[in-house]
Amino acid sequence: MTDTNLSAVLYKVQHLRLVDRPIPEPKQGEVQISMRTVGICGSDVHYWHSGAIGHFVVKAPMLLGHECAGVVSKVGEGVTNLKEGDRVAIEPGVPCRQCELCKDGRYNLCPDVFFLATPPDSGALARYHTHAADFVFKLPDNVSFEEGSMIEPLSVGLHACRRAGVKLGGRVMVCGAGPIGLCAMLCAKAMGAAGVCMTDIDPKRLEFARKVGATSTVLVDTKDVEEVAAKVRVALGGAPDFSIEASGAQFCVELGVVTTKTGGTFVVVGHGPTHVQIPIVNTVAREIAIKGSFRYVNTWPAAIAMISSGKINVKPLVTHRFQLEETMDAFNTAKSGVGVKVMINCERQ
Ligand code: 572
Ligand code: ZN
Repeated sequence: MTDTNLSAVLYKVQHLRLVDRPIPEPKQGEVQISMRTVGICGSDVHYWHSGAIGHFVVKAPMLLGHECAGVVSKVGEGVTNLKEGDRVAIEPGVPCRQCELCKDGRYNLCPDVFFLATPPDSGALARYHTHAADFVFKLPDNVSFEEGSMIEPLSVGLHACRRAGVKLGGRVMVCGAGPIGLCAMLCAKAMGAAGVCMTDIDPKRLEFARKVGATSTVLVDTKDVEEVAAKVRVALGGAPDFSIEASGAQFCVELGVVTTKTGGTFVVVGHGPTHVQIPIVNTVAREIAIKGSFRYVNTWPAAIAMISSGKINVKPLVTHRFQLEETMDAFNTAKSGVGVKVMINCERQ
């Protein structure tokens, strides 16, 4: 039977509809993927509900979804790394491969990147999607499609830990116990951190964080940064060598600077307000290195290997599951903030 391409199309703000679209054919260097799982990211919810993130504004109909795994269903001309039937995970950002940053190996910073579900670029929440074959990675048999989808948020966490330079025996603070913070915590532990302390304003999220591996947690229940910093130092047995901000909160930017060990590194992943205040004298006088971390670069092979070898377990992070036909329920669940990762199964039942 010929399949149809049921797709979750965002027409404009708050107008998300399931519609049948033509099945895309792979062009030269591309593969067609029969999608199996797509995780919902905070940005998908944001584009759906608010229509924009910063100056990225939904202006034309676009598909959502950029955390994806599936099966190669067709191979375009010139593709040699994949074949029909391969189980794969998709890296959603395809850079130009030509610019200085791409050539320098920092392709996550390419100004001409195509990135799934970031306007004007369409996403992959559909039965079928075509993608550049060099940004599609084979999954070992023991890695599930859901784990394949989780490689995307795991990659954000891995890149942040690489930017921080997390080392064996290091103490790490991660602010924000959402999917990205949890993935950063899992990576920090796998990279040899002696302790990872997570902070959040929600005690339930902290309880979940401890369940999946955080060695300690600190509830942010005060506006006093010094008070929280002191609790984190006690929890870790000393100031963190590395801090990762994954909450987007102004408070945590200040917390990161104040709490990090003198001479340590503070990496900011979370996107909050466009401008935040930092205690600059503290930063300068204690040589705190503040670094940005943008998406990821060259993370899929390592993330796949870490999941396949059992060194990182992302399975518990998937808390809710829906079929593609139930996309609206899935988005409402993600928006409600319950659980951690909402996963959509795109395979026709
Ligand atoms: O999984 C990658 C990812 N990156 C996000 C958000 C959600 N998921 N970013 C935050 C927003 N920026 S952006 O540059 N932008 C809207 C394109 O402000 C990208 C990274
Ligand atoms: Zn995302």
